[in-house]
Amino acid sequence: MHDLVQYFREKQLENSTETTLKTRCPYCSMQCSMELIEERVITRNRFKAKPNKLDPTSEGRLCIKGLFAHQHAINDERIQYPLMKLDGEFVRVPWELSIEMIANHMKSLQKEYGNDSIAVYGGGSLTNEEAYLLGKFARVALKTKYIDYNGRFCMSAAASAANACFGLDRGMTNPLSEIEGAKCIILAGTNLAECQPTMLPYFKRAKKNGGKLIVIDPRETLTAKQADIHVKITPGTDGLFAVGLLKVIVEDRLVDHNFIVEKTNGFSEIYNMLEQISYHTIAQVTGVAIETIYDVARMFAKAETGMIFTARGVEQHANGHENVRHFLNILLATGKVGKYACGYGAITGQGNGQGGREHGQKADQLPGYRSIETEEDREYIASIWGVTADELPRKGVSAYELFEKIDRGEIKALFIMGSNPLVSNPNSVFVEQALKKLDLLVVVDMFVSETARHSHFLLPCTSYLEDEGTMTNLEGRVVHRQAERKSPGETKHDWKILCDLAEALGVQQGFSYDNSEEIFNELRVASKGGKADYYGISYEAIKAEGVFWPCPEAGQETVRLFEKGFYTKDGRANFFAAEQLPTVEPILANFPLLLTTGRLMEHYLSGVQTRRSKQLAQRCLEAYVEIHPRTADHFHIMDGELVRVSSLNGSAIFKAKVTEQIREDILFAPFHWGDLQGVNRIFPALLDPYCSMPQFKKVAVKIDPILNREQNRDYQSITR
Ligand SMILES: Nc1nc2c(c(=O)[nH]1)N[C@H]1C(S)=C(S)[C@@H](COP(=O)(O)OP(=O)(O)OC[C@H]3O[C@@H](n4cnc5c(=O)[nH]c(N)nc54)[C@H](O)[C@@H]3O)O[C@H]1N2
Ligand SMILES: Nc1nc2c(c(=O)[nH]1)N[C@H]1C(S)=C(S)[C@@H](COP(=O)(O)OP(=O)(O)OC[C@H]3O[C@@H](n4cnc5c(=O)[nH]c(N)nc54)[C@H](O)[C@@H]3O)O[C@H]1N2
Ligand code: SF4
Ligand SMILES: [Mo]
Repeated sequence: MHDLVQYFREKQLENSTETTLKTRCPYCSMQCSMELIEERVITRNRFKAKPNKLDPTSEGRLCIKGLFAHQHAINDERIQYPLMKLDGEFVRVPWELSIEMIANHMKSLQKEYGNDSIAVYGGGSLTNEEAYLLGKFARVALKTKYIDYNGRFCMSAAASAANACFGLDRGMTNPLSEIEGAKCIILAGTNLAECQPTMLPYFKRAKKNGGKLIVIDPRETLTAKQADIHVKITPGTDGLFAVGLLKVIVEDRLVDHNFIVEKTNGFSEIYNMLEQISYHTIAQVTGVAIETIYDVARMFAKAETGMIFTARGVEQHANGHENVRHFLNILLATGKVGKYACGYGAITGQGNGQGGREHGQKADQLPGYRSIETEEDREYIASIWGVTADELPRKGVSAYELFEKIDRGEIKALFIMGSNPLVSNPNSVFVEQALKKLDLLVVVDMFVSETARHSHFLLPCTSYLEDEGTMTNLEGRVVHRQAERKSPGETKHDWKILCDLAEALGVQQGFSYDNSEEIFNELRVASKGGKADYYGISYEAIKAEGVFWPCPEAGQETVRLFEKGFYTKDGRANFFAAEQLPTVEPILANFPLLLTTGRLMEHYLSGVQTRRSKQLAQRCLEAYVEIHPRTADHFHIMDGELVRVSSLNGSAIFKAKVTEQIREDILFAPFHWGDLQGVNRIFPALLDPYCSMPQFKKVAVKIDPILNREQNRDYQSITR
């Protein structure tokens, strides 16, 4: 008897162990670090996330998503074994067999239709190592030119604008710590209070120090609530608003002449552009009062220091590139760049949105921000990869355009790692049709996402708790993510899956690594001499704090960019003069409202992860559309009622949320849901000619109640 008691006591002690895992939140670009304490009590595990007080970026903060991030990783719905579609159902297959079947199918398609009949689609959640390897896998193992990634929808407008203006795209030109010194800050189309919540205190500190905050957003967001001036702009007209600001700055002679003469090109062409347009037209198109344009311009230009931040509200338009260029013009005209508390920030979105766009997932890019169309770059990367430059494919097409090629039968197989394109692409009904035409769809994910449902093979990857690697945060700081939790079931790291598949495709050389650090060391060499030079960064160096790129040698990080000049060929930054400025668009009689989209604090992107985190999901279970009370009255819509929002392209169904925090002519819906609540059913694919960014932030729509009053009451009582 005594022995038995002893036995159970020991068992209980054994079962109530506590482990502390050091990790980083898998969600946004702040990449907040934390300790996750996992306590095993008998059969239950209890988790507690504790922020890391020494983290120089988060300064020891975590937002609600970070606190509960582990809930998706430990969710029962995680797929733990490779699955194959058989007679319309997923069945479990051994890894070796699934890899062999995929490789054989890919080889036979390439034999029949050529190497470019297979496309690869990546994501900004992948570590630097995996993003790098995915690019190498596409070009060396599959030898296809078709690779692109979800960052196309995220960073492409800001990246192409910064490259054209400064010759370099690193989201933020200055570290977050300098924000507190900025005397005037423009936040254009960012809702960072909900999207990068742990970043908000930096701006609050700037305000405390006497800095002014200007927020440009059609909605009264949590961010806008912090503003000294909230500019409630008409969606899609930010570029013109910025032209208005520049017009005031030039006319009031508030420009920095020395800076313009010494460090820039193209200022003289700006005059013609400014003469083309009157304040009256600018006010009419943007919906912003002329006085506000004057106030903002003077406030910014006269401030001793100042910074401009843009995010998707400005960038996700068919003229997103130009919108950003017009804001950059203001920085150049006032000489507010390359100095303390003066600079630009494209607020990167995804956890590794920054690193993910530097190392080769993009259709035209090679590692280190090299170009796949530049001979010298091709030669260099080919030498690292053990192939000849001639063997490297040329550039492919952008993410959405891949689906057009699939629809036309030019691409027969698609390999997706880290994205849910069926929910996140514009024109999603078309995307679904295209997916169904594929001979082979392979998805690597943790869950059966909306896209994965259509896959022929679904390969289970490890989560952030299990997969070590590096991420580059929104400051351009390369950080290390520890991940020591045991991988569940037969899940594998993304990089390992790529290696196994490359081998099965007959390409062993260059695809055998023992750990992520080995891949990173190859990436360092591949990026050496490139714009995004990581050569001087090592795992050892970033274990504590992280290092800012470019870092050509150990100890030579670049914390603030452009102090000595720009990265363009002549070292000067380029002004941008638009040939044509936007004018008032006619309101379509049948589609009298504008729909815009974005995010909620508690959900992340297509929602695959956060909809599976109990504590996050329960805060908002269902998609809704925000509508102003007067507009709701006009269209006979009640709060909580089910409505159909339709454009010329398609419709989706939401619950109506009547709120005064939105303009009367605008609706807003988050994009964290799929199927009937997928907002991208409504959006056509209008792509920016400079960067192929789709227009996610503006479409003309109408709104109708979909049930009669009585049915609606029933529905509400069911869902309440
Ligand atoms: N909670 C949460 N945080 C996230 C994410 C998430 O899904 N959820 N996603 C991450 C990712 S990948 C990204 S890219 C970032 C995105 O971060 P943000 O760009 O800040 O997020 P959005 O909500 O897409 O858009 C920002 C704001 O733009 C406004 N807006 C819409 N149209 C216009 C316009 O024409 N002009 C202007 N000036 N504003 C407009 C919207 O009202 C919205 O408040 O967030 C990251 N962080
Ligand atoms: N209407 C509208 N559409 C938009 C936007 C908008 O504002 N409005 N924003 C756009 C933007 S900015 C973005 S970034 C995109 C994002 O769009 P998506 O890329 O579709 O978004 P996610 O939900 O991040 O999809 C990631 C998928 O990968 C899985 N995953 C997560 N981590 C890993 C990993 O480490 N490895 C692997 N293999 N899988 C992983 C997740 O479970 C999920 O299924 O959406 C874009 N679409
Ligand atoms: S979602 Fe972003 S701000 Fe929130 S904890 Fe995660 S990394 Fe930090
Ligand atoms: Mo994004």
